[in-house]
Amino acid sequence: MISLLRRHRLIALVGMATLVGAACAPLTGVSTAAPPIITGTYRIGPFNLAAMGQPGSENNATQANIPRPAGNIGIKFVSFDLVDASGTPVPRMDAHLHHVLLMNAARTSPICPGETERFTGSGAERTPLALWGSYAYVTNATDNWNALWHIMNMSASAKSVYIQYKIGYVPASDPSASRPVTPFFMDVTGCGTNAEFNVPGTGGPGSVYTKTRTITAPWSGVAVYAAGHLHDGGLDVSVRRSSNGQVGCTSTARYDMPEPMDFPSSITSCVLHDSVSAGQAYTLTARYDNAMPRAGVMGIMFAYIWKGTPPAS
Ligand SMILES: [Cu+2]
Repeated sequence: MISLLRRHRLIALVGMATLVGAACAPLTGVSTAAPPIITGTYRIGPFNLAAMGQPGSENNATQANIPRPAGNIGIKFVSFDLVDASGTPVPRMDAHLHHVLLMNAARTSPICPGETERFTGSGAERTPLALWGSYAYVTNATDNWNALWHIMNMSASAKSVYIQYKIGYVPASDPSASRPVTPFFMDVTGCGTNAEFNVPGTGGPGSVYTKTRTITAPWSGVAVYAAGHLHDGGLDVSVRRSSNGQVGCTSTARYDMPEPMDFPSSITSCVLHDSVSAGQAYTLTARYDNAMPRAGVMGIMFAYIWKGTPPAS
């Protein structure tokens, strides 16, 4: 367990969010130095979208070798937005970021055999990836990045938009990247699907529909960050130890500003330092309002896990 003092220090270090301390790993050896972060802004596009309701109002495609920072780097931060040619964010009700995923073509998933590693992404909620302390997503200079996305024009006029991603990174040799994390793209529909399922909507007012999937940890390590993705009607997505129900992270959907298709406008994330044990089963649960039917929804959680054991404190 992390002592209260250390927990406060960690929260100060991270400067945000909920630290869920149920299966805390010792913080020994975690870098507390301010990382020399370099920020790069990159784009995919432009996408010339026709007005809503017209052919060509959506773009649902993939691209290989998307722009990325040069060199061997440790990524500390990623955020996404839809912007116009001048870099100004497009109002959320005018264009919908349904999803975007970035993949590392040089690696495969730790839990879905043969699937290209998905290392970050976003939907309407635009949850940034934020890795603290010594933890970073390390990618080599020769790794090609691919992307897939689905965006939609929701306005009555044609729009030219870009998918913009901002990356905060350090040289891979920096202490703040000394514990490289592996991204776990966990999906309640399993592997090799399009991630979509339907909520029947037959439960009446206040009822909840749940969809779960069990994922077995392939190796031991420390989970350091997690954040979910849900569609309209989504309540929360959580991961917990199957054996005792101990919660690792619950990502809760918020509807605090209007989004196209009634998508969540934000989702909470979890800053963690929780031990993960090889062979342990973890239950991923997506919960949806079941008062009305919803088609093609998703229940996804990205978790970032360092394969290693911190020295005892
Ligand atoms: Cu989605």
